Amino acid sequence: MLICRTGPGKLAGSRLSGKRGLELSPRGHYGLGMFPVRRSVIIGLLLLLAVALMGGMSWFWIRSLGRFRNSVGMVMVRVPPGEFLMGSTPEERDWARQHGAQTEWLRNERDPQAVSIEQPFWMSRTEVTVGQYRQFVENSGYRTRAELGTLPLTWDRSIEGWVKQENRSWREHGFEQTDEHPATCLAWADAKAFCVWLTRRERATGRIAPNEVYRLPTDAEWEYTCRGGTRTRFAWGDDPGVAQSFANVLDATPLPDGGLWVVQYLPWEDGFAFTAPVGCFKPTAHGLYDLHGNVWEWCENNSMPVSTNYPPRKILRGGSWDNNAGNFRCATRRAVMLNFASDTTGFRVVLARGDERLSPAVTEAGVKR
Ligand SMILES: [Ca+2]
Ligand SMILES: [Ca+2]
Repeated sequence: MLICRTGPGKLAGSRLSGKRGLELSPRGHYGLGMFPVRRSVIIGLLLLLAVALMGGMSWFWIRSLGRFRNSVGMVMVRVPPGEFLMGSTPEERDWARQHGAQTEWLRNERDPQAVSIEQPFWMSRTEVTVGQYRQFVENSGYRTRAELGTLPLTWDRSIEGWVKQENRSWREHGFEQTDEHPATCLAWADAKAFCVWLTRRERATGRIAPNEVYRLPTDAEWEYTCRGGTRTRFAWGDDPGVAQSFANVLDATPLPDGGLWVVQYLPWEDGFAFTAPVGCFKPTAHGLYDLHGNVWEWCENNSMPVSTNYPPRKILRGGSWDNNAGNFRCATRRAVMLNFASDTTGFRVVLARGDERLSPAVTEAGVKR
């Protein structure tokens, strides 16, 4: 059984420490070891630091550390640019088919292609949580597609399957969810609406630059970050058994009523029959959590073609708590319709240079311009 952190970890802070500290010399200087420093210089530096911390510049200074916490409590991690091979080999797809992958989803995978990520970007360390999504809804009055009547697919124990049920949304999933769990039952537009709101909120307070935007990760950015320089099936290698340390997936953890899944599940107990609070498992490259498993994650665009795009489809990545090994690989691409939502789908955000683009889907969803 894992010992789960109940929320995102704390930023590694910087503070003055040490046994010696500042010492006043007989000549009116403060000494830092063997180097004397004039009192006026120390006071000047402290004043400058205070001004910077009170002003918008502080956020850019903090970001120079490679990570920062934004206004809704997300830790954003810098991902450097680079190149990688996107996609899977035919051999990997054969392996995936033998390990529970759905043929329909495998059709969306392409043979490896060199892809270049030209610009650095920031990615949220975890999936967006219920508590973070709640801040958005309470501030904006936004109503999700599920709340407007497009029912999400949610699991129904009575029939051992997923059905469209009323009164299910990010507020009520049908299983226990705290503010630290990932928000689910969200359509693509619901995820984009959160990004638009967060961009405007942080631009208004000077936390981000006018040419920066919160959005969903592109299909390519997601796989690039998940792989973290690897070419294996998973971020940790090729062995699906290691997933029990890195990912909340379909396993032998008993259901709340003591029963087990009727479908094939992986032979270990990760402690979570449904979603897990974000950040419970080990991080992968770049210090990011739950890219594999927990909830599927919406992507901004389709970087490669999908098997069918009529009606228009968007990509989900990473698999979820109800998936076997063939479906939570780095290369897994599930293409679904824009209105799709279920208790297995959520998202994480990216902060990058770019324009704010309000797509028709977002406008229809009720985001105020
Ligand atoms: Ca699990
Ligand atoms: Ca995930």
